[in-house]
Amino acid sequence: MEERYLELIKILNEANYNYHVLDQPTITDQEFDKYLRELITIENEHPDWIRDDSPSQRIGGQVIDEFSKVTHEIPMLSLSNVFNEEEIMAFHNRIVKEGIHPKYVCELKIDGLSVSLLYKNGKFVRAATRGDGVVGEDITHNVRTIKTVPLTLTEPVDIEVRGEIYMSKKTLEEINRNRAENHLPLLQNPRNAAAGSIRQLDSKIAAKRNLDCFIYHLPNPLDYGIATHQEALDYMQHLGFKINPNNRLVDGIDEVLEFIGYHTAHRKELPYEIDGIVIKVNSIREQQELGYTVKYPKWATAYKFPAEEVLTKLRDIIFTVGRTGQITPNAVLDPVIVMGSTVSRATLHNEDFVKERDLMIGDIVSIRKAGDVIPEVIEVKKERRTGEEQPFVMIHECPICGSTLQKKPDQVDYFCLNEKCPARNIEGLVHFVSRNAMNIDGLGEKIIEDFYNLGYLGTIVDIYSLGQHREDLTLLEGYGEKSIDNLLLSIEDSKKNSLERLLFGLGIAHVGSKTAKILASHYLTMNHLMEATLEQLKDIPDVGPIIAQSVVLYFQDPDHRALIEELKQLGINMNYLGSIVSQNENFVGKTFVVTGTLSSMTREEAKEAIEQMGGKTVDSVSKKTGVVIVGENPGSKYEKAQSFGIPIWNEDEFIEYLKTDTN
Ligand code: 3BD
Repeated sequence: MEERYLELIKILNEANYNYHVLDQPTITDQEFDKYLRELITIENEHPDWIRDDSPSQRIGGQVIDEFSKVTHEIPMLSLSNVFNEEEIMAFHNRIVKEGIHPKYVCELKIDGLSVSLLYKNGKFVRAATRGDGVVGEDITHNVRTIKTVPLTLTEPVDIEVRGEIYMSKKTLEEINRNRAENHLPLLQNPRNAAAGSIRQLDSKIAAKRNLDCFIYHLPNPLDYGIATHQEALDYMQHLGFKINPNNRLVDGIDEVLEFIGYHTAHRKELPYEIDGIVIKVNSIREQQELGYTVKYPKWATAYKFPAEEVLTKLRDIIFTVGRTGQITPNAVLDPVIVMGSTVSRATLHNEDFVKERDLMIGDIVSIRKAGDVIPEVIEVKKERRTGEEQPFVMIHECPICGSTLQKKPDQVDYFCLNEKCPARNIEGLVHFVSRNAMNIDGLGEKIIEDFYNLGYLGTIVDIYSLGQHREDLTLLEGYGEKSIDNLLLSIEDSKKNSLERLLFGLGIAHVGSKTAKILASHYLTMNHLMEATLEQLKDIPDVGPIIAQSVVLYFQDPDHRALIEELKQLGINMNYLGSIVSQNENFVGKTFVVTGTLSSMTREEAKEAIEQMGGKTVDSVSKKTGVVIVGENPGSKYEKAQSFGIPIWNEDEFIEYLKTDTN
């Protein structure tokens, strides 16, 4: 009987694959139902036999309490965007400049939601959203209901693949027809529809949404002896994944443009929405030579189709003051839905932008929004003018503090130069507490404005004396004791931040978070950096003369030196914490893999500790791995390490080695 059960799983999974992935049914629906009923009868009699890869598990029914977090062992990257032929050529030329003349693979860019699928020993074990690229959410229960996601692969491999979950045009229309009948708001686009379905706690709902999934990426191709992206696609197809058939291996950029031309013309005929074309260097070796920027691979980009344009009325133009005093005109619009979200504001950049377009208040304008990009005003429909429109007038005084605005010769932007301008100070505070700066939770823009107006906050130094006003703050309307205490804790915590966060938070012109890190890791302490000369700064790789000049100017200002001194007195850390690499011989020059759950730290913390000791960490075990550190429930990496005879440390041993200072 158990044999029959296993046989049924095999028959049904194969039939499912032939039907949904290959689109070539091998048995009739009636036969499929008959086998499925037989399987479910057996499962009812023997619930302990039920296997994760049983087709009955796709029906849904599992309900979870909340989404648990998943850390991607290899981060899920973003893609750079290009919008026209010129930018495509620039992408290509940057590659050619490296001496590479690549073959490219062109793929359709499916408009959906990216997903990571994990298999152990050929069995589906986990699906996760992209999240911020590092930490996503576990959506296994919902992804199991997607019929084109194999539960068992054709080979018993350990593998992670990535792809796009999407909803077909037909399904979206059906759902919306149904929602219209029930007077429910319609799903705006397939991406939101897919995301909404995947974010259900009850997998029955996701199961009903009839989602689908194309796989397009193998993060670790070399582990499988794969040398090109095309081979990776073939291999993943062989394992049972659904690969989009409309990809093409091309030689040279002309053929890329041809592919784009063809699919721009024919996208409406596809049964699913695409929002562009992804262009990838085929050779994995060339991919590795090209490498990555902080966010993107340099070996791939996404060409985005021109965005949808919508008409609306320009109600007013208002001005905002940035942290640096820069004045920006903003369009106040009659709210319209563009690409699935409501737009009521759009930046107008500067006076010239408005004048070039000859915008008048009351005009009908066309608005464009490309993907996640900020909405833009494209042009005015002059033929729709009624004569009631009012001219645009540039302001010459700061809308907040009233001081006279300045414009440098041959520049387009006006600036409020008043260092005490409330708008500038508030934006400065917002920047200081922001995520990549001091990362203080619980101090949003609205709260900063409130505290500023009430006199509790003026400069960043005041953030660190907010504790003195604890009683007053808890009495304010809308701020409970708990939220104030959490805020104060978060402020206290921020004192321990590594130097680069403080540097970025200070808002020195041209010092972004990446430059801040370069400076901090080079000088290690604030004192060293403050004494750096223009020449020294310019010599640092990736620090140009403009940045160098700006840093020197900033620290020449006695007010800024006084500010740093005050922050120091308040106990704010002024040292770079990432670089104190002690040369621990147990770690230096070795490659480590951390697997399983550690009890005293997260895997990320373990990796950081290893790197601080001079070791390197990687995600998968190969013959070259030096040591594998294993926690609870280690899985296949542990077995692989044993089979290769690689030294294995348990958590206690690891901590012992960390403590042994061999300096
Ligand atoms: C698709 C990254 C690389 C592996 C990075 C080259 C950014 C969404 O059909 N290839 C595709 C598609 C998306 C891709 C890559 N190939 N990355 C790809 C992709 N055929 N849609 N994406 N993603 C997926 C993203 N998502 C949300 C927020 C930021 N980035």
